[in-house]
Amino acid sequence: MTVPVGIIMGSQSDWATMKEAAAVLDELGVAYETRIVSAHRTPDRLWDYGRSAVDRGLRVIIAGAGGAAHLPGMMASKTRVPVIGVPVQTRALNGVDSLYSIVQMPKGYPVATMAIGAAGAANAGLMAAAILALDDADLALRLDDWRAALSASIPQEPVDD
Ligand code: RP5
Repeated sequence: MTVPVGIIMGSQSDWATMKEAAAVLDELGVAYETRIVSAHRTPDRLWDYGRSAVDRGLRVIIAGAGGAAHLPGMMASKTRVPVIGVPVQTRALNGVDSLYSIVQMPKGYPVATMAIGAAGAANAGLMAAAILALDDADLALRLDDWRAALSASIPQEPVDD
């Protein structure tokens, strides 16, 4: 089955973060697949995934990893499918290591890098949806509605907790 979005991550332990991207895509009715693809532990899987991405019909890849987070950049080097990177929060360095590993790509192989952690993963889902909405009018309407609902949920005044 062809799906437009691939959500990949370096480890099972990243899923707690990356499921935020999946949740947003579920809300917006965007189909996706999920895979564990580690740059270090399963490099051949990474290569195969990147090599086949275009032919399989993937249009956006969301790649999350933590620590020495080479997965998003390596995937961007292997396919022209746009890669959105999610730096997973780490215990040792709080995710700054992940962010620095992902964000500072050399010219020629961009990764659209999100914020560290769950917010970054959710935003990756929204970014993927926004890209797909460029030529999907129904999705564009759903995304507009999602954004309007979020805006409407913000109170005018703060209250005591
Ligand atoms: C990275 O190492 C993964 O992306 C994960 O964030 C981190 C730790 O992986 P585990 O040791 O929990 O499998 O490759």
